[in-house]
Amino acid sequence: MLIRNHDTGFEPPGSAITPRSLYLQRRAFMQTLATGAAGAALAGWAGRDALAAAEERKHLPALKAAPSKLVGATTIEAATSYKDATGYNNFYEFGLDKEDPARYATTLKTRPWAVRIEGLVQKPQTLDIDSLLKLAPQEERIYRLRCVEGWSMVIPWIGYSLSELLNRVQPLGSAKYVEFVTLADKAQMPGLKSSVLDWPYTEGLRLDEAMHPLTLLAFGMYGELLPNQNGAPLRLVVPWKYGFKSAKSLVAIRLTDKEPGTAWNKAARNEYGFYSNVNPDVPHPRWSQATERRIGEGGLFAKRRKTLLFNGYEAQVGQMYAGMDLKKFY
Ligand SMILES: Nc1nc2c(c(=O)[nH]1)N[C@H]1C(S)=C(S)[C@@H](COP(=O)(O)O)O[C@H]1N2
Ligand SMILES: [Mo]
Repeated sequence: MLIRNHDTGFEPPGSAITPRSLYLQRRAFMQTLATGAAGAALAGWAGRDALAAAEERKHLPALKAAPSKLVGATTIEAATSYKDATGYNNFYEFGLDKEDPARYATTLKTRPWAVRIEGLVQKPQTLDIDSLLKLAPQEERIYRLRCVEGWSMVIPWIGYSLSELLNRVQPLGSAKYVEFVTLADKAQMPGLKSSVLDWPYTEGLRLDEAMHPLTLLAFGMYGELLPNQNGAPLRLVVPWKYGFKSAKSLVAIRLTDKEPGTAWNKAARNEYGFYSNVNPDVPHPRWSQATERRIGEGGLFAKRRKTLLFNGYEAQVGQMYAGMDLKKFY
């Protein structure tokens, strides 16, 4: 299929591996031509040869992992290409465009790195990334990731269940929620100049959601350590919730007795609730959530896929929401 547009992930993974002059030149070229399907097709075709040499994958250190034995942790769908998964990202600390994280997160310093596990736990502690990497056996899990914007990917993550870590710090009986705090460093993150979100980017889960075996603390993907743009050196992945719940570049995990605020809920209370479970029957106030576009699949005329309740993980997680009005607790 020749016709590909910006949204199908034709964009290269950014200037990290593309000479900047070529990247800017191609961008300008596409802007003048991409005014309709014909223009977009021509721009896509023209950009292809010029960029072929730049599409060499930049390898990161390998991360050893065994395949997960957890039911539901592996989809049978084909994984999204590495190029798309690392070139089409949301990481607002590095800018708002999908190409920005790949371009600007190259400067993120992921070592030394420490994570505080604090709040309502028996054994609060600060662990460095090397001890976190070894805390439990690393597993590969191929999860669907569904962004609230209406697209999805299939990504082979590497990590272990967050419960492995939480069990070691021993939550107190009074702990009911977990708050996730991510890095906010103006010196490294140009996106913090923007006030779209109240930095640091924070997220939250109910304690049972955080303890659910599918909730992954991820350190790698595609057999390697996480690329910076995907949330190095460690991030959360909660596969049955919209992508924004999966906070990147964590620096603190805090157990609380009250529902924590979240960055997106503070930014638009009526659009992004605390739960944010993937649900085709609960539209976002400004658009439907009934279908999704799989990144990398076809072009302008590719068929959208039907979005599944809990992103297809209903059998594993549905019970946690029994009796809850999912329209009210969106
Ligand atoms: N710290 C931080 N984490 C974040 C975001 C962000 O802007 N900042 N964006 C979220 C959104 S909206 C999505 S869809 C996923 C995207 O993850 P990916 O780029 O690895 O596919 O990361 C989530 N985690
Ligand atoms: Mo998202």
